[in-house]
Amino acid sequence: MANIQLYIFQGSPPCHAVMLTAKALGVPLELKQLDFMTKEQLSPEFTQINPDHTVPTIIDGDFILWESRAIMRYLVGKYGGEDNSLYPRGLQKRAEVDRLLDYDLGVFYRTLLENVWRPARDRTEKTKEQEEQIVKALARIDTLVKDKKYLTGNDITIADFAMVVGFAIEFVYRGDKTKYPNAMTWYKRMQELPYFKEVNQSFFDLVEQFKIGQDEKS
Ligand SMILES: N[C@@H](CCC(=O)N[C@@H](CS)C(=O)NCC(=O)O)C(=O)O
Repeated sequence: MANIQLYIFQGSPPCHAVMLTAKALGVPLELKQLDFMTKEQLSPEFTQINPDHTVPTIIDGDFILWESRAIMRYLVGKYGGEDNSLYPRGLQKRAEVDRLLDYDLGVFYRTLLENVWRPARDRTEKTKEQEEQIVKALARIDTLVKDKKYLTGNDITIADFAMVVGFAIEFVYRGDKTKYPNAMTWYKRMQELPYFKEVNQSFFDLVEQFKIGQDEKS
């Protein structure tokens, strides 16, 4: 089977999206941890592999790829068989997954990165505008997943993997989660995946130390 190396940092949500995809496909990965505390991603060894010095990055034989959503598409394309519902071949089904992957990259994950994860890393107080952005992003997911099992329909796709790692509501939002019942049902469904905890626990352990999230007033 596969002998793919995946460069990761445990605190990186997109790395976990790739790991969830690999688990769903049953593709083993050789994990190569980078120490971001010592800026190992900037070492000549790694920048030779990925000049953008980002994780996740995979090496599959002599092929190197980074950007988590591209990696997820690649893994399904290579190991998913003829037509895999994780990233379906049908034009419109695939377009829906692509739309969410683009939305995640450009809006959803970015919103959480700028308004939750970076302030947490930098230990800065969130502004009222930042708090509003977070609530808006969560409300959007709630609408998106209304009447659906997963983000695009009845089948789980790589869009679910991409978005669930940023969603991480127990860290992102400490307020009243019952305001987002559809999103919470979807999140619970994702948490019930047999490999969800195994893949994400180290990330959760790391971010728990930051005590991030919003309080009830927002
Ligand atoms: N859009 C990229 C984001 C990759 C990214 O920025 N990763 C961060 C960790 S979450 C990183 O590697 N930062 C280190 C650096 O930029 O030096 C993806 O989804 O793969």
